[in-house]
Amino acid sequence: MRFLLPALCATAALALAAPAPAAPAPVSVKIGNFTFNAPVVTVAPGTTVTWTNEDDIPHTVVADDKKTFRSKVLDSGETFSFTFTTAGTYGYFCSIHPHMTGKVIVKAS
Ligand SMILES: [Cu+2]
Repeated sequence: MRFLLPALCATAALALAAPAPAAPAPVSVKIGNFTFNAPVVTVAPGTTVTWTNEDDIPHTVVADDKKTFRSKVLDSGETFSFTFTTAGTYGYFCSIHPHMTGKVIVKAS
C-alpha cells in the first residue's frame, strides 16, 4: 500500500503534462456500389480521411491532380488514408472508374 500513492501521483503528473491540442477526429468515407459515400466531406486542417472499399471489386482514390494523394488499387476491405494539412478543395476520383468522384473540403472552423 505504501508504494501505491507515489505511483498514482506519477500517473496524475503525466496526465497533466499531456499536450492539450487534440488532432481533429478522423473521418471515414466508404466506397460502395461504385460510389464514394459521402461524396463531399468538409474537415478541419490536420484531419485524416480514411477511405474503405466495401465493394466486391477494386477501386482507387486519386486526387484530381494525380499527385496530392494517390492510393494503390484497393481490394475489397482495404483502406487508404490521407491527412489534409492545407486548406483548400480537393477533388478526387477512382482511376478505374473515372465517373466515381468525390471531394474533400479543408477549412479552418
Ligand atoms: Cu472504382
